[in-house]
Amino acid sequence: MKPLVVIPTYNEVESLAPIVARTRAAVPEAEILVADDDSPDGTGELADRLAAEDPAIHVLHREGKEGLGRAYVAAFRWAMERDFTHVVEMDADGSHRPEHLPLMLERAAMSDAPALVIGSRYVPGGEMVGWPKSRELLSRAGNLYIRAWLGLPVSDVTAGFRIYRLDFLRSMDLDAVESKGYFFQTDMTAAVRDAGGLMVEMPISFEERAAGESKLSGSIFAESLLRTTKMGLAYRGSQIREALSRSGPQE
Ligand SMILES: Nc1nc2c(ncn2[C@@H]2O[C@H](COP(=O)(O)OP(=O)(O)OP(=O)(O)O)[C@@H](O)[C@H]2O)c(=O)[nH]1
Ligand SMILES: [Mg+2]
Repeated sequence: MKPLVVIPTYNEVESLAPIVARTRAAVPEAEILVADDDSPDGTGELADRLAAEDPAIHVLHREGKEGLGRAYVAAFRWAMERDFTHVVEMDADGSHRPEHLPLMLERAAMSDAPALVIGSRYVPGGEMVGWPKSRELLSRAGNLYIRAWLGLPVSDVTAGFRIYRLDFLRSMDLDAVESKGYFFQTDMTAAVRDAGGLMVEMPISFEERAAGESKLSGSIFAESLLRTTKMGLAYRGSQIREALSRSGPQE
């Protein structure tokens, strides 16, 4: 197993060094790729300095803020050009504890070879630390809405703490995953399900960001709602068409 931990960043200058140090300590066998969208606060330059001190740290500089989904797809392609076996998605802000990674990676390496291991807030044993109840409720409601529309067999569809098996990603058409922003996680979950990949969830303790500012906005939320409904209508429509064509000859 040769994992690459991808940390996407936009203005994370306060968070980056601590999260990188914790990741190196928790999973010394893993390499790290910081995917920075030309953060105005100097996160990219900081990443360069960290990379200069440690050959296991790499930086992917992107030209501007294109959204989380685009940064991840570029990072997946970067990994595919090298000999990694798994890619980890992990936020820079400390919400995803790198200390969970040894167990998650162990699960990813098991012989049933999951396409996707999700660090989940909503399976038994999972928890959210420091989140206002209102935001937790919103997140839970969003997850329920998405799962109901898309029929996805996971509890935490929008989770951003994930491990993908790289060979499985290679077999997928990543160009077809359109979403740029946070909906990317839902999009990818549906794409893995559609491609027949095994998805497993492991409980995590999710923590409120320690420093810096959230990039979550009303428009991102609205995009998510709209896309879920559109995708859900298409998904349910195709199910109905399938059922009709099955029952067709008997008419
Ligand atoms: N490269 C890149 N990274 C991004 C972009 N938007 C967000 N990120 C990173 O994606 C991760 C998740 O973003 P957050 O702002 O923490 O989003 P969140 O976890 O939903 O919200 P908070 O934790 O409340 O801030 C962080 O590491 C961000 O720096 C982007 O457009 N490009
Ligand atoms: Mg966060």
